[in-house]
Parts: sequence; C-alpha cells; structure tokens
Amino acid sequence: MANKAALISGITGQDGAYLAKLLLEKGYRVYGLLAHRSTKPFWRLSYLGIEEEVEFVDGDLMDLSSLGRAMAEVKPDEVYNLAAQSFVGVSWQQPILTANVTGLGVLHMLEAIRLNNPEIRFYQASSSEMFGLVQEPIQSETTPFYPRSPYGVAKLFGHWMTKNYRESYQMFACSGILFNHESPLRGLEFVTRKVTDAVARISLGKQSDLRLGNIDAKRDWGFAGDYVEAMWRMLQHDVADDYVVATGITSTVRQMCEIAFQHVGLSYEDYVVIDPKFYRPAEVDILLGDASKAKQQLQWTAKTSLETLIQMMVEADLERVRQEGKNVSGSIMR
Ligand code: NAP
Ligand code: G4F
Repeated sequence: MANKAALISGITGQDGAYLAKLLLEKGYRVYGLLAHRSTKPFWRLSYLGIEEEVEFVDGDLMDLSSLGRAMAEVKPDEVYNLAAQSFVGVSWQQPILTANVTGLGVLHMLEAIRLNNPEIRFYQASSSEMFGLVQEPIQSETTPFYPRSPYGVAKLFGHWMTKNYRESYQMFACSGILFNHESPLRGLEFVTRKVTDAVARISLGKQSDLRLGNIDAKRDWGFAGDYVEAMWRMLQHDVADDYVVATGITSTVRQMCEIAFQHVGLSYEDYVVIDPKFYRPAEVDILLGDASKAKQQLQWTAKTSLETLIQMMVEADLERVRQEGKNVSGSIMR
C-alpha cells in the first residue's frame, strides 16, 4: 500500500513544522499549503532539517477554489488545519481578518474536503482560548465556552463547524482543544518566546529590560513537540471526536519569567518592567486543562515540564543571539 499523504495548512508555523517532522518520520508524504507571501518563511522547517522533504502546494484559507485545487492535486488521506491568525493580542486590531482566516477559513477547508472527497480525515486546531472567562476551574471537553477575544470567538466558529460537518455529513472531523504550547520555534510575539529571547539578549549584554503586560495571567503550558503527537493520534482513532490536550498544571507568566531568568543566573525582578501597552482589552486570567479523555482514548499525555521547556527555549535563544553576531542571516530566525 502506498504511503499515506497528509496536507498541512500552517506548515510554516510552529506546530506545522513539528507535525511535518512527525509525519515524515512515520513515512507519510507531507504536503504543505503555502499562502502567497513576499518572503517564504521556511526557517522553522530548516531548523528541523526537513525543508527539502516537504512538498508545497499553493493555497490560502481565504480562497476556497485554491483549497479545492490543493485537495484535487494532493489527494490527501489526512488534512491538518493549523493555519490561522493565531496571535490573540492582534485579534482586537484585526478582528475581521481574524474572523475570516481563523473562523471562516475552517469552513472553507471543510467545504473543500466535502466537495472533493468526504472520506478525508480532518483535524481542526481549536484552542483553550475558547474557554476564555472560564466557567469551570478545570476545563474539559464538556466545559461551556466563553471566549474573550475576537480570536477566541473565531476559533469557536471553527470548532462548531467541525462538529457540525461531522454530524451532518458523517465526516471524520476532529477538533483538538489545545492549551498553550511552546517551543524554540514559537513566534516572538508570544509571551514565552518574548521572555526567552529577552533573557538571552540581557544575559549577553544586548538588551537592558523586558516590557510585559499582565504577568499574573496563568496558563497551562506544554511543549509543541508533544502536542502534535496528540493531533496525529486523533486521526488514527476509530471514531472522530473532540479532545482537550493539556498538561494539567497552570503557572503564572511571572513564574515562567522566574524560570527563564534563573536559568542564566539572573532575577526577573531586576529586568521586567510592566507596560500597560501590553494589557489586553479583555484578559483570560487562567487556563487549566483536563486531558484525561485524551489519556484514556488516545494514550496521550504531556511529557515535558514547564522548567524543561523554558530552559530548552532559553538555550536555543542564547545560541541564536550568539550566532547573530557572526552571521547576519541569523536575524531571519527571529
Ligand atoms: P503560528 O506559528 O502562528 O502559525 C500559523 C500558520 O498559519 C502560519 O504557517 C501562517 O503562514 C499560516 N496562515 C496564516 N494565514 C493564512 C492563510 N490565510 N492561509 C494559509 N495559511 C495561513 O501558529 P501555531 O502556534 O503553529 O498554531 C497552529 C494552530 O493551532 C493555529 O491555528 C493556532 O491558532 C492553533 N493553536 C495554537 C496554540 C498554541 O499554543 N500554539 C494553542 C491552541 C491552538 P505564514 O507563516 O505565511 O504567515
Ligand atoms: O503568549 P500569549 O500571547 O498567548 P495566549 O494569548 O494565551 O494565546 C496563545 O494560546 C492560545 C491557547 O490558549 C492559542 F490559541 C493562541 O493561538 C496562542 O498560541 O499570552 C499569554 C498570556 C496572556 O495572558 C497575556 O496577556 O501572557 C500575557 N502577557 C503578559 N505580557 C503577554 C505579555 N503576552 C504577550 N504576547 N506579550 C506580552 O508582553
């Protein structure tokens, strides 16, 4: 039997890169949907050494016809929809773009599959941000949603559309409600990477302080490399369903800063400056996930502690900042 083919939207992002690596290791033919950009952001795939192993197909979540063409060309067995405007902070500045890409884009994907081959297995990257103003202290698949950002509202639309296509057309459509997950490949706009990059720069004498917003916010942070395994497992299960993917431990941004600064022998209190510019119009104060369904049905658990994760990220950023001095092209890693 020929190897399975997988189409990944958002392949140039953090999760897309880790998922592509995992699927290649499992023998898949991996195709990445590539939206047209003025520059090709392949640094994550290069970092993992897989840029040459992935095939690319043009397509944008905003263009249903391009998705239909991509399905017809690739004939995937599995589609992972990871593409999104994924930064919560910017979703207040660009709410309509966020609604279109992060919300309506999911429906475009589902329609492209339904019209081409409804047998394709579909994964939707849903988010713990949908819990927002949390209605239960520990959030599971049965916790009611209360999104707090245009991003969260858009994700909720995609989540319900995924369920609706499963129930209306019996499509194998899964929604992974993933809590925050980070890695050395995280974008610099997100708080963990902003902190680990700053820690590296401060420790190497290239930055003097770090300006942050609400450092009392709590998140359930895991490692992206662990979480893509859960995505794959969902699509190998006998029935399509929705799953929370989380560590079951929540920590404040402040505690995360403490770990990062301590790793280079510094104290965060000496460098962190609170800047209201980074406060959000409506905050998600705390997220804490219960992934017992994923554990029971998919045999998935998170393996990486926050300490290990943040230390790994600081080490990667130290290496990058050191390289910047030697290699001008190092700046494209940021
Ligand atoms: P990311 O690094 O921001 O990657 C987003 C990807 O989407 C990029 O490859 C981007 O391409 C692509 N994209 C944006 N607009 C597009 C469009 N119109 N058409 C096609 N592609 C487009 O995000 P991530 O952290 O890997 O997250 C992956 C998915 O999981 C996202 O849907 C995110 O919302 C969701 N999620 C993430 C987390 C987390 O903690 N990381 C938690 C829950 C859910 P360019 O590089 O060309 O811009
Ligand atoms: O790192 P963040 O920007 O992640 P956020 O908003 O939780 O969203 C991430 O996780 C979601 C899953 O729950 C994903 F769906 C989403 O795509 C994304 O990956 O912010 C985390 C917390 C927030 O409470 C924020 O207010 O950190 C706080 N924070 C404090 N200072 C900051 C900053 N966040 C950022 N980005 N920058 C700051 O300076």
